[in-house]
Amino acid sequence: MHSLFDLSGRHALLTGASRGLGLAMARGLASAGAHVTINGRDEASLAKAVEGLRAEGYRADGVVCDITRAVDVGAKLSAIAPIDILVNNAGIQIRAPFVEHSVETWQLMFETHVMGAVLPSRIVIPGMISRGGGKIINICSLMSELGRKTIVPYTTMKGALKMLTRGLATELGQHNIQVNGIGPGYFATEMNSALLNDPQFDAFVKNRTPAARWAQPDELAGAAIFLASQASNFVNGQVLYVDGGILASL
Ligand code: GCO
Repeated sequence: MHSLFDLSGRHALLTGASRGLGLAMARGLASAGAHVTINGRDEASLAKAVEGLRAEGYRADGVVCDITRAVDVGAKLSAIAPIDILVNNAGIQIRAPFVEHSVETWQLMFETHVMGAVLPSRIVIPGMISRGGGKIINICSLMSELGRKTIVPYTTMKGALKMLTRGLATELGQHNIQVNGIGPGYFATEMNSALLNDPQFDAFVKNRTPAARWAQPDELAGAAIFLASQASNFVNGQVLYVDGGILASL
């Protein structure tokens, strides 16, 4: 591992990382030398994910907490400090026409995507400041830039995450804390299983994506390693889109 990308001696916390993109990024950061702590709400699936990472020879542990509950987050994340790298990944997707989304859905999406990034950040940032630096990576989305029918709540929250990234970058840069985002394109994950199994949507993604395919979760690891490492020490407030070229094309 080139020293610029070496994460040895760093402790990374990834939220919503029992599966999918979060777990793939955790594996990537661990492969670069980081001690990874993955968060999830379900103890059994989290334990299985930790076991898998350890079986691959990585230093990994888990913290069970609902990142939408401030008291839970405060208690659990304070206990695992210090955190050098925070990946705010937790997210959910609910698809329906705007007029059918309930107020409760809007509240759940806000609590999960936005407060689910704000609460962990509030806990880890003071320590990063006192130690002279750190890395925060917010998992945004293509939908931080574009809309798509049936996912207006998700799109709204992913747009908010892009601006949270820019706001925190502006405020924390003076403390040598770099805050950036990663914007995945269409990845073959459990959250997208309904889309993957829809022949029409599958064809849409392959036609709309210059790479002409879905991405695999492990293809997000490189961007996470870059933004978690000293290779990105002068990169701040950016969203790195890992989208096979969708945003570059019409
Ligand atoms: C959808 C998908 C997308 C992607 C991803 C793109 O319903 O269109 O869930 O939101 O998963 O977020 O960046």
